[in-house]
Amino acid sequence: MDRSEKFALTLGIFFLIILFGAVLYAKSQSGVDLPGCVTDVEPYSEGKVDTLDDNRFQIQYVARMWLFMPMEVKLPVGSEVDIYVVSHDVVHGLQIVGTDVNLMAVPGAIAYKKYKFDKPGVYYVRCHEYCGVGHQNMEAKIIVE
Ligand SMILES: [Cu+2]
Repeated sequence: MDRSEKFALTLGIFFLIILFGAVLYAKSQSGVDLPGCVTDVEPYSEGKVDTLDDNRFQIQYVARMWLFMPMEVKLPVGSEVDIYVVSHDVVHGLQIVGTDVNLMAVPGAIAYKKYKFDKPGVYYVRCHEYCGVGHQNMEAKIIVE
């Protein structure tokens, strides 16, 4: 290995360490909540909304070709929501436009993110992973009022 290769390798490792440190810092200091994956529960097959408390809800999305279930959810302003998504066919994505909710729906796994809906309005839930000919029609709504 010549000197320039060693330098490039060292530089690459250095930037990976910086990136990893920045992610850990953002998670611990800035309140950034990274999406997770639930591994100890079998993937559910029906989409539904559960009320956990006055302002706490749980939405279990099922992504399939080419829709999300449930298609429409109504929530009060200030709701704290546990959002789960599964897929039983191909890889889909779940993005709630205007929020930092951006999950991958991979068959066999449950993706998870918590989000608080502070502002009233209509939030569109869209698929961000090309999943076939009907991909552009995959849309659901969360109505916060
Ligand atoms: Cu799609």
